[in-house]
Amino acid sequence: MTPQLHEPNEETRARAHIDRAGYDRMYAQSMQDPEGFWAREGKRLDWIKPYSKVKDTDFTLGQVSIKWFEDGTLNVAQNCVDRHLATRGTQTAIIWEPDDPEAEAQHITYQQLHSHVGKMANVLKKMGVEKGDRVVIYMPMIPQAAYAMLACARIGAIHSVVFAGFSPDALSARVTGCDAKVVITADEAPRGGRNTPLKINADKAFEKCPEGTQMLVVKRSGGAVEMVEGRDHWLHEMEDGLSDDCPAEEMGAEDPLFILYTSGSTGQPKGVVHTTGGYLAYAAMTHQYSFDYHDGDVFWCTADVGWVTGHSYIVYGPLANGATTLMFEGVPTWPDASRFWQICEKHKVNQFYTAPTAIRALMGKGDHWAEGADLSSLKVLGTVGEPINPEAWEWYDRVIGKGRVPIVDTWWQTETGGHMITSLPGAIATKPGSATLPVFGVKPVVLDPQSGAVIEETEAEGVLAIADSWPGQMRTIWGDHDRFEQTYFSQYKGYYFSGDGCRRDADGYYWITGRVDDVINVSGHRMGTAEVESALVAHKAVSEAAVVGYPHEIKGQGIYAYVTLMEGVKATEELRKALEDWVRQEIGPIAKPDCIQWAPGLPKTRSGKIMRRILRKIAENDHGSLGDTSTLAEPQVVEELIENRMNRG
Ligand code: 6R9
Repeated sequence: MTPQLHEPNEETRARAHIDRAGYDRMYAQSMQDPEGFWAREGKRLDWIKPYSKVKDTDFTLGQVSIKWFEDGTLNVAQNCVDRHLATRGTQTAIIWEPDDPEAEAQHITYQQLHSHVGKMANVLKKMGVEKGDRVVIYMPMIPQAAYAMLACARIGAIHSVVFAGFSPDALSARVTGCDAKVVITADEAPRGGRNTPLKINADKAFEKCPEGTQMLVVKRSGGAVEMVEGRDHWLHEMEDGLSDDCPAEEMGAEDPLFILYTSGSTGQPKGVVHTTGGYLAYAAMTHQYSFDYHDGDVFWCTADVGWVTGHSYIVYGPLANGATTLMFEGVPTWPDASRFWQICEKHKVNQFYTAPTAIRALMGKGDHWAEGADLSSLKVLGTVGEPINPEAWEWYDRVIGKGRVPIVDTWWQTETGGHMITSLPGAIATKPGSATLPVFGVKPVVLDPQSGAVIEETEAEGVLAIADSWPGQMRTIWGDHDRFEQTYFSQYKGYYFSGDGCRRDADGYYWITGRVDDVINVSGHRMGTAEVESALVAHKAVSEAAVVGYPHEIKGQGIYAYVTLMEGVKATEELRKALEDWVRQEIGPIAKPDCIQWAPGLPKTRSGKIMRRILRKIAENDHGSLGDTSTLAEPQVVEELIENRMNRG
């Protein structure tokens, strides 16, 4: 069945920066002359010293090196704040909508933003932070999180934002992993009417952090906290009497801007490194084109700043473009399922960008929650994080967009810095469930998973790789360049391997089919099955664990864990609950298994490798097609697992 093609309507076409012919022309230019194309795009930014070299990149295993605009210098905070002061100093830069709908929203102008960022930058300097030092940001969704990121950028410190939903253990691993000098946090994070005790979590994390790490604490809720003399400082006390004037450090285009930890298929999360010039130019360009952003628009991305989406499309892309960006502290379903739509009406949001999991959850609550709100300001709707199922797409289109607002489905990754495959409003006709066509300068290829050969035919199915570099690409894994090369460039020589499977249809449209490695996507959050497994086996009752994803109606994928207990340990409901809580504590609530099945044995090859393919099939309730089980050491364990499969109703 051919899915319905949604052509851009007249209203969208009239407004759009580019039409279809324009897209085709610019894309062709970007392929024929990448240097020329990016030399022009780099001029979106203000450079202290202009670049003369544009692209210097090599995907060859053993010598992978990615540099863009390498001899130019600039400062990201200057580009996101100072350069707008002359023309839009009194324009709102950030609209902040607090968790409590009764509390007042804040409108922070570019001038005010400049002053907040300058002050916080001076505080960091006072705490001894210098260019190149690392700062961890563990914060609620409050404007101070954005100030902190920009303050780091201003003085050339490298930030690493850690999602506030992560546990003390996950936090300490990240603080230690990048050897951070300072952790910026808040007393508590209000979300959905409840407060997460961030400072208490940070205190616990500090028990495992190196001596000498300091803490800077923002007062958000006023909840009780204990301050450790000499180690912890209140932001408001530190700022008292300090100047807001802090000169912006001159940074090389290839100096790191931030580290962001993300999950892979093996081992512990890896610190993805993004640098200064290429990342910012790419975030700014994609923010403008993918969302057809125009001066004066109010842009809202519902992600958390703890994820890459929050970095590129709440903070850096929008602010580089002088936009008004909305930051929301709460959740879509509190106090009720109308909250998102109330906020759209209240702040006259023009572009709204969210994840399929949120759309599905709201869809499940019924149309009436959206029908009460005036959504006429909306001009573009976006989705990100996982493939969107056609039902959710149709609902988004019909109930939120009233059939008149284009939907952009943006495929990209923490590693790519910005959008890679997406439609452009007014230019590219959409098909529900397809991310459509590549962004300028991006050359996707579909590879045969076995042979690694490029499938040249337009219609193709295989794994998705990228043939050449783009400015937003990650540069390395913090402290482990070899792992970077091995993870992304060793499987298919000469290509960046995305880890996703995909299909290309007769129109050249891309359809992402999901991860082909041991990474699962739970509510749009990336998780390595290995991380959940290592948390489980760290429990004294557990001898072995295998974790796989299975289809979940709201979350996209759920977490299914097979657990083998230690000799003599009884499999009880209490223990099941205890293990769930344990994983929650070790990693965070998002990693809590949805199902734990007791597994007296796990299917293994004779060499001892767990056969996840089989476990996945059992979890999916698809055991009719288990495939070849002849290489198993003990084929009978499979029968037993099928018999005791969790009944998930
Ligand atoms: C931005 C972000 C990346 C993985 C990626 C893919 C999945 C993201 C998608 C999508 C289908 C989309 N993904 N966007 N799949 N359609 N529009 O989500 O980064 O957290 O690193 O996750 O998410 O599987 O490989 P990240």
